[in-house]
Amino acid sequence: MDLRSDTVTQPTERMREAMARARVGDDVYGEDPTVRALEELAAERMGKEAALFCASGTMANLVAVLTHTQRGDGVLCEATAHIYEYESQGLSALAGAVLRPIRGERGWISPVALEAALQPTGPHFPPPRLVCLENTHNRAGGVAVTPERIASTAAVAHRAGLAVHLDGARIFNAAVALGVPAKVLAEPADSVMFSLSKGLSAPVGSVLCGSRPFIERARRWRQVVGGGMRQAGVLAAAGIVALQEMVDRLAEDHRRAKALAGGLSRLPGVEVDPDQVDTNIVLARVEGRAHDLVARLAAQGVLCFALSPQEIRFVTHRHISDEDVAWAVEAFRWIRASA
Ligand code: TLP
Repeated sequence: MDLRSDTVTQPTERMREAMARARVGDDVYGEDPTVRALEELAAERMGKEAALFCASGTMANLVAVLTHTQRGDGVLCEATAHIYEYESQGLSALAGAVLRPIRGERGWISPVALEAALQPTGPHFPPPRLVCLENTHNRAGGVAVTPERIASTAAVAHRAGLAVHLDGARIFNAAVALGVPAKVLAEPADSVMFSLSKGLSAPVGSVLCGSRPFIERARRWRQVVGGGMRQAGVLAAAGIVALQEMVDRLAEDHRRAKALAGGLSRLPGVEVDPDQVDTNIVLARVEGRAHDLVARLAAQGVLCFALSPQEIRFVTHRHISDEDVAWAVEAFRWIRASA
């Protein structure tokens, strides 16, 4: 059982059928009808004017930053944001962005923290241009950040003349957990990207959404980074199925993540609070070396991920059943007992 990530999900039968049947064309010339249909649907779901199909979430974030900023501009983000910790600093290496991490509260940058980070100003500092938010917040443990919290931070950014980009790789997990449409979470952001290839089970792709002029400029930057994908409709077809059929079931993944956290919380030497599990990610603090535990769990057929020497991440998704959750807890119990 693979609890390393929801990125391991396989396309559904209906996705495979849609991929086989997809009408395609050269998307670099804007001639792929299936990519266009996905982009329209994505824009509508995010409440934005337009959208751009990208090869990955990392590419969509990079294209967003290239479009919003110029080399040397300041980009503020939460200190454990995916763009800061897990995108190989591509925003600095390729977009010339100067990333400024801000310590958050469960992945959220408070208005007070943002205001403080915007001082001082002047020629000695990179001009702040963009704030990047993340929802759900991956490293904080799949935290679903509320619309009020996002709006309060975005208001400070906008008042200071900064744009706001939302890394919504798992925005539908947040939307389902909070019981609001995804577009409500995206509303305060000038641009938002979400992934089709995580819990929604599509094989490939993320979509960047924003105003029509923003997406026109982003389209050129996507080309610059080699993201023009020609007959990409075969991939977009799966993305359409993902948006139409795979969102509501995310609630099952969330229920199982809570159950997993509940089971783990009763084991000695494991610290996890089921009440802090909002969506499909469970972070467990463990006694002993996380990497060793992960290796021993793998030997029992349970794959998971050591985030640090003391932390293990488990992610539930479509291929994880109630029985799998029970077995993962038992395997952990057995390993702890035999340590
Ligand atoms: N996250 C992956 C990998 O980093 C490990 C995961 O398994 O969680 N933003 C967020 C919040 C993400 O979680 C990810 C992927 C991305 C962006 C990047 O998306 P991809 O993998 O499509 O480039």
